[in-house]
Amino acid sequence: MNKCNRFRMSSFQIFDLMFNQRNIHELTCLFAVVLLLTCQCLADDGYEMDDFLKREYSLTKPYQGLGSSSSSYWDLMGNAMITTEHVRLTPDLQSRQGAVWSRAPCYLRDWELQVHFKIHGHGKKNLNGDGIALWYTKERMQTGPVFGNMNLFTGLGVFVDTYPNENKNHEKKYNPSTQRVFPYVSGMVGNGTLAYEHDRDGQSTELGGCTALVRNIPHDTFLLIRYTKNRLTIQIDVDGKQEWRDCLDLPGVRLPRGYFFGASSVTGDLSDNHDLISMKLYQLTVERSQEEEEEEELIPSVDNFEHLNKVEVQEEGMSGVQLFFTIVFSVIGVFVLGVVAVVMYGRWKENSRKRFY
Ligand SMILES: *[C@@H]1O[C@H](CO)[C@@H](O)[C@H](O)[C@H]1NC(C)=O
Ligand SMILES: [Ca+2]
Repeated sequence: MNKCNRFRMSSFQIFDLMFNQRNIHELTCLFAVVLLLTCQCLADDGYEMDDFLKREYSLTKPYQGLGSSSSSYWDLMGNAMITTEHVRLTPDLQSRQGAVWSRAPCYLRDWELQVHFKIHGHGKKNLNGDGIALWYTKERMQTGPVFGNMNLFTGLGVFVDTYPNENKNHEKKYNPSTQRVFPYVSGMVGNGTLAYEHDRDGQSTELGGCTALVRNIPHDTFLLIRYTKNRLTIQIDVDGKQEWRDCLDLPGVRLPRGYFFGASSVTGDLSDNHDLISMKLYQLTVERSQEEEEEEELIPSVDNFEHLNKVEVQEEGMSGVQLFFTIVFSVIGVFVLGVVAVVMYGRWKENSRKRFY
């Protein structure tokens, strides 16, 4: 909108210029510029683009009336606080929790949420916590142990977890193959009965994730959640390179419509400033068959969820390939030993025979 308003004003000036031109080349050139600006403007406004920003589900500067005004699209909770630069979910102080929740349920089928956030504080590495969670859930405005939100939630949770609880609580069970490096981004789909295990950083219910060094860095950090045709994608842009890096990409994720977007954060003994600069929700347009159009989910679920977890369990033991090679090498080893033994016995026999002559 901003760019287009600017353009609309300047276009009058350009037309003014055009009528005052005598040189045909300059006129052509100006005409081309006007054409280009028009195209750009339309694209930015979304008229020509399939995906466009939905203001009612987006949180952007200036956060006018956020949480207080009845016309605001968002509610504020707990210690969350607004400044001109950001929505601070928690300050860098112990035992705080804050959240923002969208007031309107979202009935879009395909969407993309782009989150611009900043996590920073005085604590040294691993002496900070706990992180930010982003939500698309049936419930809203609750408090509890999952980054300040309730457990047994119904819908999608995406966690930017900056504190490894498991390493601390389960030091003796340290297992390098399942070790995750923090800060760690992960996704989970809850159905109202599935619990997020805080002491294990949600490892047993995670759908996948990645390490993201997001804390106390000078450049901007972004996270993207895309949900289209039952495919959940999480990407991050935290290296200051202005490009998205894949973090999770999973088909068969079934999320009902009419849930609420939100973000929450919590601090405990350890703390950080957890700031949201913006949350921008874009509607995506994708082609669907009639069948797909009529599909309607009632309970959130993930296809083959049990299988996802089994793969993880298998990795902890000996995998099929490992087992195969172990057996092959054992057989070869036994065979070689056998051959060596036979040859040695033969020589020994020959030697002892020679001695009798
Ligand atoms: C929720 O998901 C878990 C794990 O897949 C499953 O065991 C449970 O039955 C589900 N509950 C509901 C209400 O669908
Ligand atoms: Ca944690």
